[in-house]
Amino acid sequence: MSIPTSHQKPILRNDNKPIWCAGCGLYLVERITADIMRDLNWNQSNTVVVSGIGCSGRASGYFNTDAIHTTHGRALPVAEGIKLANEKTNVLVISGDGDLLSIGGNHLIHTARRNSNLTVICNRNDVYGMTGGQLAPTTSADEPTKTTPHGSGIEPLSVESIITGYKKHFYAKTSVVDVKHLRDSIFAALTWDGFAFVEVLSICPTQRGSNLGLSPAELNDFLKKQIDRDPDMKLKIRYNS
Ligand SMILES: Cc1ncc(C[n+]2csc(CCOP(=O)(O)OP(=O)(O)O)c2C)c(N)n1
Ligand code: SF4
Repeated sequence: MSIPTSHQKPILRNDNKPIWCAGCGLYLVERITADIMRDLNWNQSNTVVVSGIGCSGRASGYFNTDAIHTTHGRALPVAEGIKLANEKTNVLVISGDGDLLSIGGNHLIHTARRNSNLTVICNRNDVYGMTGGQLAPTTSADEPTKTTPHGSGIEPLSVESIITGYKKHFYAKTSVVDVKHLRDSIFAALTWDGFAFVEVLSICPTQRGSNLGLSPAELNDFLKKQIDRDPDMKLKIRYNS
């Protein structure tokens, strides 16, 4: 591990206070990512953080690196372009499940297919947080949302099957309710040579909590139980097949 030299700024900006609600899972995702970046000496001279639109899409603006807040769903083509222009640059994408898997879903399939040497951290909170609690592509079929108050009846998209369908890629399913696993997953992804995707099961206490009628603490417990009971939610770190 290299120790940052004194002229380097902290990885997270202290002049731009996050807009996120108290208890949002994004704080933990960002903090842990920043700590690992510092340990790996990813900094303002060698790193670009890219995100799309949404609460998760705000993440890029809080890093003391070069950063691009793209239009909705377009983080991946922008990130891939940066990597193509300078392969030595570390390129990290942080965005939401709506941004990366709905409007940006087609980009995800093909950026992954090309095995672009990027790390993607997807903050999966199973809801559109920023716009008021609408259905996300990851929302369970029977879960109420603002746009589907009786559930959608539609099976959620499995990003795991998409990414693990490509044999060479790194994939982790991790969660804000297991900090060690989250740290190990993000570390492994940032040091992976090739396309690395981290699906972080996260919490949106404001919108998802309101949809489910759960307090922030209850939402945390709800997610822990989902991870324990549902085989599709099982945490894992998979280097390749
Ligand atoms: C082209 C376009 N369509 C729709 C929107 C409205 N919009 C803003 S954020 C968002 C959803 C973001 O969802 P997600 O990625 O899950 O982010 P979260 O806020 O939950 O972190 C939408 C539909 C937009 N900004 N641009
Ligand atoms: S609305 Fe949800 S996702 Fe957005 S900042 Fe608040 S808690 Fe986080």
